[in-house]
Amino acid sequence: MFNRLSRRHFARIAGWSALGLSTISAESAQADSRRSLPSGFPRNFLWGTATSAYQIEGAVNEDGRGPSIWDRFAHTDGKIGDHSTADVANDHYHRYKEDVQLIKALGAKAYRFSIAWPRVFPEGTGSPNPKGLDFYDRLLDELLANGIEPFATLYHWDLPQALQDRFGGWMSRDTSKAFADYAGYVAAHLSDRVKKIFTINECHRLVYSGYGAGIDAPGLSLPPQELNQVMHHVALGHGLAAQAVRAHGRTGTRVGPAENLVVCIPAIETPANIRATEIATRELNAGYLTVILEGKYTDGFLAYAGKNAPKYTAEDLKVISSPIDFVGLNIYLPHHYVVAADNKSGFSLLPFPSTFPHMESDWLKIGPEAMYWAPRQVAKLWNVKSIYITENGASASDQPAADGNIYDLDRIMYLRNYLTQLQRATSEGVPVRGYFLWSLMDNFEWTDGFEKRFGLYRVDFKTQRRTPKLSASFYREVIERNKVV
Ligand code: PNW
Repeated sequence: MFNRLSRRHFARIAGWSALGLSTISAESAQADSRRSLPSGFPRNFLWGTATSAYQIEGAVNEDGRGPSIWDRFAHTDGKIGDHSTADVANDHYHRYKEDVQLIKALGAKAYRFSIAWPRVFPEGTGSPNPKGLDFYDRLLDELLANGIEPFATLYHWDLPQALQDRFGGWMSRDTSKAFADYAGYVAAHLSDRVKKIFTINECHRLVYSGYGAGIDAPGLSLPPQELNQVMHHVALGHGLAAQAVRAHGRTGTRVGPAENLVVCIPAIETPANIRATEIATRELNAGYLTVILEGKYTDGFLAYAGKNAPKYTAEDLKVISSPIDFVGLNIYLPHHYVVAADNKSGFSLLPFPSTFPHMESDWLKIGPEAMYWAPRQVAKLWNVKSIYITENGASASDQPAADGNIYDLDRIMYLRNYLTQLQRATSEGVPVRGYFLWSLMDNFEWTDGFEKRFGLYRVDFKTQRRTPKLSASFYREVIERNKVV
């Protein structure tokens, strides 16, 4: 009954029937129950989609929101490929009800979104802006009314500009402290409805692209010691925020990071290479998951950094490694293929051939095994008992066909292969509890503006019309049958 209703509902709101797929699920589900194929996910596996505030909300000047570093950056000439900004983006601030229906139509039971710090504290610290928090109140109510479990990220890169101006952003531990105050405030006010909270999205990228390479906001290129100090303050911010969420959240509130692990894969699956890959994973994530989960910087990292190592206290390390309830992993690509080596580190990273395949974004190399090895290593290295894949997805050209539909077979190919590897992991007992597909809908893809599309729904940014791509049908099948299809 529910299935039939939701299917009809989907057809109505999202033009599903145009793809002629509205009856496939029931038939194939029946066939499966007869055959009982072995490619299923665990019972209760949580299927979701993900977005972030700055990439979809728009309404940047509404209801007292303060400016963020991304507003400033996007409005600076030459920073965004297509010269766009996210002033309007998906206009989700006004269309969130419609967007919740898009999630529901997929049959997804979870949604990962981020809270815009400058909506809640326009100046970064000081007086909260009640109207800013009200938006998330409304969103949470809407999600719960539709049977969708909310997962909130506290920081997806939209730092209040005021903190950049006052402290140099994450160059100062004042920002780490301000982040904890904001985290505690959000937990106190929203944890009656949102029980799963991620602290920082991708410490690694925000440090290197924002403060090292200067390609993301705030666009700085710091020398190595200062960069390592930023890295340390970000990790500290995570730890302080985890403590604040625990201190101010209701009983049952759970907290953890959402990190883009540097993913290392054994080039060939031999025991020696697998061991070498574990060593590489630990070392190459030294400033992020390793210090968060071990409470120390590795000897390898400290030797490599030398006089450029961050300055820190023993107390800092304790805070950074405060207890967490789960680890979120954003998995997109293989960063390194690894072999065992007779050298000091015990591993060597192989160069990529120029013909290695990638999706539409040049950086998005296709290595489905990343989805198997990353959670397996995190579980093994640090004895993590609960993992969420907080992002996975791909950009594709998404040109509408002659009949107007978007047959994004390349995205489906990517997803099918990554999910097959995820299923390999869960079938071996790797404790992955859920998966959030990036992204629910096309959105502002940072420095690529609107030129790169990651959505299951196509968004026409002139009319704000959302249209399901073929990958939306694919994902709905996966969710309904709880298996790779
Ligand atoms: C993610 N990597 O960034 C972000 O969290 C999203 O906001 C973004 O839209 C999405 O990916 C697509 O780009 C990533 O190199 C940054 O491993 C770096 C990597 C992966 C994802």
